[in-house]
Amino acid sequence: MKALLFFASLGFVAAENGLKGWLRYESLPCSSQCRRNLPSGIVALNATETSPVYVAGLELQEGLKDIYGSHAQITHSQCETDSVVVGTIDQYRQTCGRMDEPPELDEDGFWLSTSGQGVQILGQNERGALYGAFEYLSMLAQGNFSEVAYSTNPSAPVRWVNQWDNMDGSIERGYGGESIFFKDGGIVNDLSRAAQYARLLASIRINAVVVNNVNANATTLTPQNIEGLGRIADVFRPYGVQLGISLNFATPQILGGLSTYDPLNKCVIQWWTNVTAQIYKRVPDMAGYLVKADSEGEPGPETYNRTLAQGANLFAKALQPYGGIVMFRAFVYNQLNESNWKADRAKAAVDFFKPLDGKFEENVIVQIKYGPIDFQVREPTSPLFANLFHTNTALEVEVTQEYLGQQSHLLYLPPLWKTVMDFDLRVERQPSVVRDIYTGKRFNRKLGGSAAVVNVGTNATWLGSHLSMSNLYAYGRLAWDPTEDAQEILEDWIRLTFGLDNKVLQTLTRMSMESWPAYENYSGNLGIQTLTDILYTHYGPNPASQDNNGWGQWTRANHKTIGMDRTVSKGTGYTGQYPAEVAAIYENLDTTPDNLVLWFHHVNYTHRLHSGKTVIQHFYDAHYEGAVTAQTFLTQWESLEGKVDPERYEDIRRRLDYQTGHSIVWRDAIVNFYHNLSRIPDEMKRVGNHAWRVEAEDMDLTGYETYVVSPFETASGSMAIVTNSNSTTGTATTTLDFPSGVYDLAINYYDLYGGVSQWEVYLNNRTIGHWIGNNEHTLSHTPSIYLDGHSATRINFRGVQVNQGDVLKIVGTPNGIEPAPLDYISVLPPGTVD
Ligand SMILES: *[C@@H]1O[C@H](CO)[C@@H](O)[C@H](O)[C@H]1NC(C)=O
Ligand SMILES: *[C@@H]1O[C@H](CO)[C@@H](O)[C@H](O)[C@H]1NC(C)=O
Ligand SMILES: *[C@@H]1O[C@H](CO)[C@@H](O)[C@H](O)[C@H]1NC(C)=O
Ligand SMILES: *[C@@H]1O[C@H](CO)[C@@H](O)[C@H](O)[C@H]1NC(C)=O
Ligand SMILES: *[C@@H]1O[C@H](CO)[C@@H](O)[C@H](O)[C@H]1NC(C)=O
Ligand SMILES: *[C@@H]1O[C@H](CO)[C@@H](O)[C@H](O)[C@H]1NC(C)=O
Ligand SMILES: *[C@@H]1O[C@H](CO)[C@@H](O)[C@H](O)[C@H]1NC(C)=O
Ligand SMILES: *[C@@H]1O[C@H](CO)[C@@H](O)[C@H](O)[C@H]1NC(C)=O
Ligand SMILES: *[C@@H]1O[C@H](CO)[C@@H](O)[C@H](O)[C@H]1NC(C)=O
Ligand SMILES: *[C@@H]1O[C@H](CO)[C@@H](O)[C@H](O)[C@H]1NC(C)=O
Ligand SMILES: *[C@@H]1O[C@H](CO)[C@@H](O)[C@H](O)[C@H]1NC(C)=O
Ligand SMILES: CC(=O)N[C@H]1CO[C@H](CO)[C@@H](O)[C@@H]1O
Repeated sequence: MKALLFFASLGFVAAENGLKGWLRYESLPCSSQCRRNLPSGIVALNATETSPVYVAGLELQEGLKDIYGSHAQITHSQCETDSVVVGTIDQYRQTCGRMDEPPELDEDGFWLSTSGQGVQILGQNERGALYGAFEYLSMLAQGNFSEVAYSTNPSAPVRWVNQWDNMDGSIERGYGGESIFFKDGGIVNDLSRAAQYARLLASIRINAVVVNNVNANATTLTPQNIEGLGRIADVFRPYGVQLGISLNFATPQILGGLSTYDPLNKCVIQWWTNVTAQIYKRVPDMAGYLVKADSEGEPGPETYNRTLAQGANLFAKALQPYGGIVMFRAFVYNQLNESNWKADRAKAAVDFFKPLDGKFEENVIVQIKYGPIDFQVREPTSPLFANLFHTNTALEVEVTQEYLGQQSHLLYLPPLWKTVMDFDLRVERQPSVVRDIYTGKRFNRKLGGSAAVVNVGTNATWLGSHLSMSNLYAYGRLAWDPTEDAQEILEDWIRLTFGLDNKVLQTLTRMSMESWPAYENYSGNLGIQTLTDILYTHYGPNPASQDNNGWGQWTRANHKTIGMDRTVSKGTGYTGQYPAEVAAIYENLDTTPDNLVLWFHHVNYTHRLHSGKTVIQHFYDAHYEGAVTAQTFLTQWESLEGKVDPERYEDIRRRLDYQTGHSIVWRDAIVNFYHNLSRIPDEMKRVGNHAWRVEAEDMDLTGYETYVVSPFETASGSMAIVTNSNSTTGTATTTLDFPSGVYDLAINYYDLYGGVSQWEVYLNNRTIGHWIGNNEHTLSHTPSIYLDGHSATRINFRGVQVNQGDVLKIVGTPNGIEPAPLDYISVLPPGTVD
């Protein structure tokens, strides 16, 4: 049996590579309280090996063994009083007799009681029972033997994740390796990682995975691939996880050979009806379809002048006989012309969907990104949540850090998500908190919930970085109960992932909770969006990329003013999409919160915020403070040496060290860009003044030449140096004129995709250090083939004795297309950040 094989193999997996995630079950000492409370046996009330209740029995057995070394036998048919009993309420009644007060449970809910003689874990269905088993194990793994007796139910039936996996095995916006599902146009043979993924997801109560990219390939639905999808569903099923499929709207034409994909055409309807029947024949519990239509070049009903509702309903009707649902993405917008002051992409979703309210079938859910643009570092709540009263909705978030450091920066996302989940839209002047809207409560919708774009891959860490897993864990917890506290969830994750040491808990909590504010500080402030390069990799800084194109992520920054005027009175009219009370707050500059002022208003750089600072001075201050905070992530982590296993300690340390440098790349790029544009000096005189820097282009160069970097703000002094050819080394030399002492030496260089250069740094011909440009193999963001804000990197050599007059020399050896580029060196008195 697959599940068994998986458990057996876990014990042999190389120490701490992250594969177990938060199901690490580190061994703990068993106190007398523990010995008193540990169950002596396990009763799993279903003997069928593929059932979630059977799997729950195995999980309990393995967990008890791993954590407390106890060996509990599993039985299936007899209720023992000292045992942990796991099953559905119905199974319990059949095998163990009546219950005095059967708990009230919704679908997927469970009852957990440790207060009697044994432990009772009872689900409304088998999936709920498995959730309860994981919950009990989570308590044990945290050394928690409190007596509890409670039932818990999900906030909403839809608790899905989306994977943007392509059929060729690549993953769009994925930073953790290749697909665990697809390869070479088909489904991989070895689905053991898919089963492990389902296990992780079950433990956080996720009930479906849409396995393929929303930019879907029509070949997903060939008979051979339907069979492969069936194999994925088979390995998901024991964990109570259902399969979902993204569709390409034009499949009947591309794959079916029809001349049309018009959603009202009889042959098209028949085609979808048939293919849906084929899928359910193989996957009787298929969850449903996810559709991105008429968006970013994807085909859709508009081609035939049909509405988005007509498009969605085509699939809804095909799915109805089987109980499947359609997740229809609200991410629909057109290219716009920035010379039109009224044009506004943020308005698109309401413009497209509001007129269709009530026209969707009951099994359609409109899946809405948290903000109206695209997963930016800060956005106001999507107003679409306040405009659909007769339509099911779901919240879409990203666990994958597409615009937010791409798993190469630490960023704990729930505090950002919470700004939307907890936002009160005041529809009709009544409390209308967003979490009550998408879970169906506010407008009495039966269906609703949330979806997260996760994009795990083959990397042992799943997401590409150990610390990013807190986001996946927290997503599941918030999908179940969006009222939970972001920090409390984080603390559970830390204990489960790194053990019970209090210093580890305190430190990692502090770092994580500061990570989003810090990232916002050193990327885009005051609601101007992230300011990353939206035309290329969405990773490093490039504020100019927001404007002068049709994508509508404009800042409208010029030499005097900045921000989008989205007011009704003078701007795009976007504020009018909110209910009156909220609209009034945003319409007025005086009542708009500072952190969204540039989202809603076009103001002078000298405009004074509520904080008392000007916009431009806030930009400067926030960037300097954010970068300083990022430096502390490294030092905080380093204080945990010896308290975390060496494998994960070093991997995380290396990434945080990288982040210290890239936060300075961000800081300098943004402040230089706006300093250059506004010509307003920094009151603190930091911008443009770097007392401890030596520019590479100012050094004595042999075999190196100067190179003008674009965008200019991603190089110190807008210039770098590259080797004259890609086969001969270059040497850059300078005589250092700093007072003798101990310094931290920082060297900024560019690490390009397509080569692994080498650099050697000497002081008076004595080697100080050596490094190679292999970030594309060791970090987890999309690499760049250019010298820019994505490839700009810093390496640190700490505690170097430097004497006045010493000669510093760097020898760069190019490789492939990477010409050993260098930007500058910083000779920093310890504690100085620059
Ligand atoms: C046990 O699990 C199997 C497979 O999921 C299911 O078909 C069966 O109905 C379950 N048995 C009981 C008694 O619930
Ligand atoms: C133990 O777990 C219960 C149930 O989740 C929780 O209410 C309680 O706060 C936990 N106790 C400790 C000490 O963590
Ligand atoms: C769809 O998949 C097929 C088969 O793998 C591949 O040949 C084709 O290039 C893909 N199409 C797109 C648009 O990616
Ligand atoms: C239904 O789909 C299957 C598999 O894609 C195909 O073999 C069959 O010919 C189709 N039947 C009809 C009536 O279109
Ligand atoms: C859709 O409508 C537009 C104008 O209303 C018309 O020009 C176009 O021909 C129509 N297209 C189709 C495919 O019917
Ligand atoms: C945008 O509109 C302006 C003014 O109407 C026009 O000159 C320009 O060509 C348009 N740009 C594009 C890309 O359509
Ligand atoms: C995981 O990815 C990192 C880079 O992101 C790489 O160094 C490591 O080798 C990968 N590990 C596995 C097992 O794929
Ligand atoms: C900017 O300041 C000038 C001069 O004080 C003022 O006339 C103008 O209205 C301001 N512009 C905006 C967009 O607030
Ligand atoms: C972010 O910047 C603001 C404004 O300068 C500052 O008050 C705050 O402490 C900074 N927070 C972090 C985490 O860097
Ligand atoms: C470094 O070595 C070169 C060649 O051996 C020599 O010419 C030069 O003087 C040395 N420089 C220093 C600072 O020792
Ligand atoms: C040097 O660069 C050129 C142009 O980018 C490339 O064609 C060539 O393969 C490179 N040489 C090596 C040894 O990588
Ligand atoms: C590097 C640099 O100075 N870039 C720009 C700064 O702004 C002026 C216009 O104000 C541009 O001409 C420069 O190219």
